[in-house]
Amino acid sequence: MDPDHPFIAFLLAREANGRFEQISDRSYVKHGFFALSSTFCSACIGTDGTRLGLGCSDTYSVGNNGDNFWLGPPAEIDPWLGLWDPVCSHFDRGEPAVAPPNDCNGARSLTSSQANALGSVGHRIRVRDADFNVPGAFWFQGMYVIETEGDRVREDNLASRAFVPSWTGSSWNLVESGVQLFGSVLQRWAGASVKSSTNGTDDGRLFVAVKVGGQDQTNGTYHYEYAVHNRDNRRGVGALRIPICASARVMNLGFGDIDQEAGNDWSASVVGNEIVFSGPSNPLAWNTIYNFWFDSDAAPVLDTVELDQASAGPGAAFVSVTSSAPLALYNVYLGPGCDFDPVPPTLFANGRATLGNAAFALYSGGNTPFMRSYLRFSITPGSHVRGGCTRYLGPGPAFSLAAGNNLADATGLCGFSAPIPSDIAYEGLNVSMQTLSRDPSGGPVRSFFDLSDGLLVRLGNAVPDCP
Ligand SMILES: [Ca+2]
Ligand SMILES: [Ca+2]
Ligand SMILES: [Ca+2]
Ligand SMILES: [Ca+2]
Repeated sequence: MDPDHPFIAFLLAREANGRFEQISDRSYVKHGFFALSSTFCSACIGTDGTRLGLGCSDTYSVGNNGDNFWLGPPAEIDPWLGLWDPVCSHFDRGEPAVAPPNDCNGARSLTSSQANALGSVGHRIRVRDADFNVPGAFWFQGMYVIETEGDRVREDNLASRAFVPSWTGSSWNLVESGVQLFGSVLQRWAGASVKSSTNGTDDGRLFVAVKVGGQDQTNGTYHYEYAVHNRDNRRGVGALRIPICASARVMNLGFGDIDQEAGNDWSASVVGNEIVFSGPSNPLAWNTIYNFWFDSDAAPVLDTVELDQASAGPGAAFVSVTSSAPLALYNVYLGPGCDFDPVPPTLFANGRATLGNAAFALYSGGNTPFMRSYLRFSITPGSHVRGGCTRYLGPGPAFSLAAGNNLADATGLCGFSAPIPSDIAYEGLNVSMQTLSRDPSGGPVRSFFDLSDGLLVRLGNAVPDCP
């Protein structure tokens, strides 16, 4: 078997409900075996099929690319160097494997009848019906892996196109539409920022797409959504590390791979000033997209995330890619409020308390609709517990904001205008805040009041992004 040929890998992706994910399983790889000398691009100087002639096109049918006589496992390919060793390969072994020594003699043992016995879907990419049965936008991507081609000229080796799946009653019809776009399919994610990097000249390119939602209007958090595409990185990715302010909150950490097994899902935790997603036994292999998400009260800042290489090999231990990370925490959660109901009222700010910010405001969600709340604050940090409830107000006088006495709306949201004076005396001031909100069904404070979460507002123009 001649190893000197291109390899073609496939992938289907979908954007739905704010997430851009791969919906196909890991693609087997089509081994190219003959270059046509067609003239779909231009006039063509034909060849005998062992190489692609100048100006020639080489397009062929879906059935050809899906013929499992030519489909081999992706793990046998070095996607960065475009190399494949035929000896002891899938084609050498056959399926089921032939007896030694013919399973490892460098001569093809996978016969046409063996390939046919794999059935019409054997080794083709698979998509669950349920993944088409979701309203969303769909794309397919194809990619060529070619030996000796450098990174700078690889962007046109992969391309994507949109399609619409429709169920005919007995099968799915995928109707393609729109223009072909070169490069990672992640570029199709509307509103996302896509950046990439290689492991120097030692290993292949990793794309990180990120989209951060607007501030949640009930608790002030931001939703962070990442999709990571391994184009041709041979060592794979075993961990994603995202920097975060150490005192930021992180909730609803989530991960998505391309199988239905929960047992191999990556773990997610906050370690110091990093969010660490880790799954060394289920690495992000080439031609695969994994998803990562969480909510945080820290706002997004342009920074770098680190992708740890899963297996040993030449090059650095990790690849850094520019992305967004929760690194702006000007209003710090101090702790939970107090309520007879399961969730106490929240407290958050609508931005940064810079000097002269007349639009600065505090909001409390989860209150009893149409009931009154009182915003209290203290310029002395500290807390104390009374009656089983924590007050996040330091010793000394607690003040009520001039505009801090308002009614919640029908959704339980209560707003407090808090314009920041343009006065240098406020620079660097830390103000703790908490609301007292009326609940006619009863509350832990003075029989009819709940306490909101505590919030520390860091005033000024010169305060660092993280406390
Ligand atoms: Ca053989
Ligand atoms: Ca190219
Ligand atoms: Ca899994
Ligand atoms: Ca209550």
